[in-house]
Amino acid sequence: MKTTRLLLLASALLLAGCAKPSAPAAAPAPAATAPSHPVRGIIVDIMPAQSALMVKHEDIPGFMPAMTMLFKVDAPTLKAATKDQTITATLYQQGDDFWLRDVKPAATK
Ligand SMILES: [Cu+2]
Repeated sequence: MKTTRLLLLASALLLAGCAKPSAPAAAPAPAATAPSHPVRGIIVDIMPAQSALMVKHEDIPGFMPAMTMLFKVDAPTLKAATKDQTITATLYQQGDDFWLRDVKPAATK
């Protein structure tokens, strides 16, 4: 339990700047068991070449401070994405990448 907490803390610190070391892609973790976090933010850019969205996300308590960063998404999500759209989604990590699933338009605050 204590080790898990330390690992989470270490990950959070590593994530703070969204510095992503280039490493070979790890085998995808089963999404169902990967830790996930609800996230809310604004799509600031759509990046088809990376199959990713640049999202300015709000603070994710205990995981990540508010920041603008790249999230991988699947093809249908990428296609449906609209720039400047406020969204809610579920964040999860797969290897070195952060992914969003269940991306839904949200009302602006
Ligand atoms: Cu972030």
